[in-house]
Amino acid sequence: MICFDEVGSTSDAAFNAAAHCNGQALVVTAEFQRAGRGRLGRKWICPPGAGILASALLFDPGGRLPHEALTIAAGLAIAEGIEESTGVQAALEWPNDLVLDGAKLAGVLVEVRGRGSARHVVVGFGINVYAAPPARQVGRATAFLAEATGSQATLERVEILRAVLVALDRWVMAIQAGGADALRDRWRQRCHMINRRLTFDSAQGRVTGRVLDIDPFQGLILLSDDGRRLCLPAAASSIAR
Ligand code: BT5
Repeated sequence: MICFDEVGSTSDAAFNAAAHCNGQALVVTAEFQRAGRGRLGRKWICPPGAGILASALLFDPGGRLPHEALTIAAGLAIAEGIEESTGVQAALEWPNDLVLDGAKLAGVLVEVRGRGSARHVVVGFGINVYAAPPARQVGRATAFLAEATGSQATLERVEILRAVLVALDRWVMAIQAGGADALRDRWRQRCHMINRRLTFDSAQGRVTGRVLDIDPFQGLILLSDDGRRLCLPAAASSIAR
């Protein structure tokens, strides 16, 4: 593990360290990020010391960790780790958000660089623990764990991070072993989007329809209002806001 007081982005630090890791996994954390990023050019904003900012570097020379499945697995691992360490039950919002009553508690950013024996995957995540930026600053309602538990005193970030990493490790091994069914089932239990009519921005433009399923390897399966069965990949899709 490398722990920074301040860094640009923990995910950049993880990629930069890859050359020195000799194939060993690495976790980078920071108390503050100057340039924390979300997906599709968006920002992740967290006041100093208020949350968990972490990036796990995974080596994947065999290409057995697809972006799609890792995004799903990381969200689930965060939800499970939070529940185990704090008792808070967060819902999963496809593709990469954790929410409490619709307010965003945590987000995942999976990035892949290099190929072949130099294929590096970084799973970055931010979790709001003691505070969250206000909605007016980030453009949507936010949540944080201390608000949900009613107390800061019982929340130890290191315990939450440990529980998340243990769960992530388990799901990464499950993906490598081809065990996607359990991943799909657990995801669906924590996701309230199935069978709802929702609108998404995707590479195919804006589409509205009924969510049929979440497939860990393909993406979200949508029956569009005009009767098409669409598959939206996580990397390029978001709920329209
Ligand atoms: C995400 O992107 O949710 C992925 C966030 C990943 C952040 C981690 S922190 C450690 C690692 N290092 C990095 O540089 N990044 C990763 P996306 O789905 O694009 O959501 C971004 C949107 O979430 C923003 O446009 C805001 O609307 C909102 N947002 C930003 N900061 C937030 C916060 N602290 N809490 C809740 N919502 C936030």
